[in-house]
Amino acid sequence: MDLAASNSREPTRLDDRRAPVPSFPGPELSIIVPTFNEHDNVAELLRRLRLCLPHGSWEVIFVDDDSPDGTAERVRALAAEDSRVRCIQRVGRRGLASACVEGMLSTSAAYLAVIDADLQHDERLLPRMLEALRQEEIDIVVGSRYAAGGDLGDWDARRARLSRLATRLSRTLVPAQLTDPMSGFFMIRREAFMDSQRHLSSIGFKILADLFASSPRALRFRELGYIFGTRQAGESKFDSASAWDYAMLVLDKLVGRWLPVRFIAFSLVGALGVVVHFAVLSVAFQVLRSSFVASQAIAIGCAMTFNFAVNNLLTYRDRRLRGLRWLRGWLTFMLACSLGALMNLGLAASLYRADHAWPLAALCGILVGAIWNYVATTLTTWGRPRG
Ligand SMILES: Nc1nc2c(ncn2[C@@H]2O[C@H](COP(=O)(O)OP(=O)(O)O)[C@@H](O)[C@H]2O)c(=O)[nH]1
Ligand SMILES: [Mg+2]
Repeated sequence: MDLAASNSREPTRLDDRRAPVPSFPGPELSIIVPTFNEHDNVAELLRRLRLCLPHGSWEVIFVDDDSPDGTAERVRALAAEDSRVRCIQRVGRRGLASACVEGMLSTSAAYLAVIDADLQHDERLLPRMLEALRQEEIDIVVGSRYAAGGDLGDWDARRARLSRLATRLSRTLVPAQLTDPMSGFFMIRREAFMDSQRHLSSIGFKILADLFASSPRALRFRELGYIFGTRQAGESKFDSASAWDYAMLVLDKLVGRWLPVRFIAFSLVGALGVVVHFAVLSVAFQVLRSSFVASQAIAIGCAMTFNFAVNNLLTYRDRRLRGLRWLRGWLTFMLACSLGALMNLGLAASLYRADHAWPLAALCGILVGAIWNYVATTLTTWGRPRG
């Protein structure tokens, strides 16, 4: 009876399976555009993409870090009229490289291009990049400002010098023949990206150097020269902290396997905090003639605040706290680090009592305190945003 009952239901399910599967294949090419405050550029970029890619199956994915100028809204308005346009809006996050990675992970396209929103990259290269990947046995085509036909455009001398310096620094990470490892304009084969993506550092501005350094096998590449254009609207987000990000990227590629690069940055800032501590202490104690205990307390407060502010600016740049959240962050940082100081003291005191040498006791205390401070503040002060 039971068998009969189940048999009687079977045909329906089979029928379901036989129903024709609708065929809406995904695009062949996905163009990833990281955006931050590019409200006035996105429509023009889309217009130019339509012009240079009149045929073929492509999509454009804008990855916006919740720009205050309403870029994401603008992109969604464009998407409402053209289903090839998509928007990923990341809230409480910053970072060009990580935005590109998330965009690339969100698509099934065989070829993935990355291009800036500000019209500085020559989008007319895209069809040639696509053709090269289709025809040749290469993994990636890079738009280069230094290859034949390329130029920096109207970059000022300082920026050009910085770029050349960064290029030289990156030689440890990328093949020597790559003329423009700092380029933000390229197209990569999906498999090559997928092979690298779990090893990427995704720090800062330089996703291309990261891709080359993270690939388990040497990427086969080709370069196409292009002239770097002038920004049309909005302004550059490249600032002096981008140099710090870049140093962190290089460091992460060199030692990140053994030690989290954020912890190294956190410890470097902590070491600077000691300098601040002694400076404040000397002024309060020797110049202003406060009592030692009061001077030491003021120095602790200043050093902790300094550490919090600098870590917020650099170490946790991608999760930077502002306004009221800065204050809340400062409070949790002070609390967490006070506990860290207690642990430091407790461990050092007990090691010292157990007849260990005082420098060793102090060092163990500092190490445990630093690890606690790092883990506790990563989870609380700079933890995931809560609305
Ligand atoms: N999603 C995202 N995009 C960013 C961020 N910083 C810059 N961008 C975008 O990355 C591209 C290059 O940035 P830009 O400021 O023009 O750098 P420059 O060309 O080196 O001066 C532009 O499309 C920016 O809008 C960021 O933190 N998040
Ligand atoms: Mg730009």
